[in-house]
Amino acid sequence: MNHKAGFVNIIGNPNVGKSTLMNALVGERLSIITPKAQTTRHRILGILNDEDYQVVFSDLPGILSPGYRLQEKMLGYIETALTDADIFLYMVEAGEKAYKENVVTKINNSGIPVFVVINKIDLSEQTLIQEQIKRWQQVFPGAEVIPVSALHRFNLDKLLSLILNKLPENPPYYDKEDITDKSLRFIVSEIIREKVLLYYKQEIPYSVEVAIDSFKEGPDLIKISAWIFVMRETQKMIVIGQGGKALKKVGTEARKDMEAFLGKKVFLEMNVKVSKDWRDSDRLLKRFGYEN
Ligand SMILES: Nc1nc2c(ncn2[C@@H]2O[C@H](COP(=O)(O)OP(=O)(O)O)[C@@H](O)[C@H]2O)c(=O)[nH]1
Ligand SMILES: [Mg+2]
Repeated sequence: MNHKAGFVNIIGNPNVGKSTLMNALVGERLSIITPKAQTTRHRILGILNDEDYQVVFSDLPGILSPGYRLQEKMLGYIETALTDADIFLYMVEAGEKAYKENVVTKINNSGIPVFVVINKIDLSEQTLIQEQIKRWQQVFPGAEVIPVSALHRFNLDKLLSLILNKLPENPPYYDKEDITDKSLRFIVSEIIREKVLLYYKQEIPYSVEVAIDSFKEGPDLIKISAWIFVMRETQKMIVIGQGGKALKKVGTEARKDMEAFLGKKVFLEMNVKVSKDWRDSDRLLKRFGYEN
C-alpha cells in the first residue's frame, strides 16, 4: 500500500464534542475540554501516525457569530479550515437541529468528502438516532452519517476506518514523531485555562487568557511561570480568591494535569494581571498566539 496522508478538519457548533473526539482519535490530551462553549479558541492539530498513514486532524473553535476581535480570529480559523481539508468531519450532537446554512453550503459545494458525526449517542435513544441519521443525510446529501460517543470511544474504530478509506495518497506532512503543531508552552497554558473555565463562573472564562512567562526544564523538574490575564480589577480579585485560595486550587489542579502530560514533576507559579482590552487588541492577541 502506498502511504496515505491528509488533513481532516472537524467543524461544528460549540460544545458538540469536537475536542473530545480529536483527543480520543489521537490518544493524547491535546485540546482542553469543558462543558462551556468557546473552550477551544485556536486551530489545534492532532496528528495520528502509523507506518502507512498520517492523519492530521484539526480541532477548531465552534461556529460562532463574532462579537469581538478574538472571536473574529476564532471564526477565521474555521474559514481557513473550510478551504484546506482533504476530509471534513461535520460534528453534531444527538438531538441537535440547528446549523449555519452558509457553512453547510460551503462544505456541500466543496467536493471534499464529508462525514457527519453524530456525537453523544450515549445520551440518546436508538430510534431517535435513526431519525437523526436520515435528517443529516438530507442536509448533507451523499455524506455518510456515523453515530458515535467520543467520550465512551464508541464507534471510533469505524469512523477511523472510513477516514482512512478516503485519505489521499501522500507522503507524510509532519515528522512521524509529532503529535501536534503546538508547543509544550501552549499546551500547559491551555491546561491552566481549562481549570479557569471549570472553576469560575459567568464572564470570567471569557475574560481570561493565559501566557507562559517561562518554561525551564531541569533533570527532575520543570519550572513554569504563567500570567493569567483578566479584564478588570474585580475579576482579578475573584480569580485570586480570599487569601489566594481560588488561585491555589487552579494551580494545584493544573499542575497535576501538567505532570501527567509531561511525565515529570512540575513547579508552577502563577500571577494575575489586568489588561482591559486584550480581547480586542491585535498586538496582545498576536502575543497570545492568535495569528491572523
Ligand atoms: N455524554 C457525552 N458527553 C460528551 C461526549 N463527547 C463530549 N462530551 C462532553 O461535551 C462537552 C463538550 O465537549 P468538548 O469536546 O469540549 O466540545 P467542543 O466544544 O465541540 O470541542 C464536555 O463536557 C464533554 O465531556 C459524548 O460522547 N457523550
Ligand atoms: Mg473544543
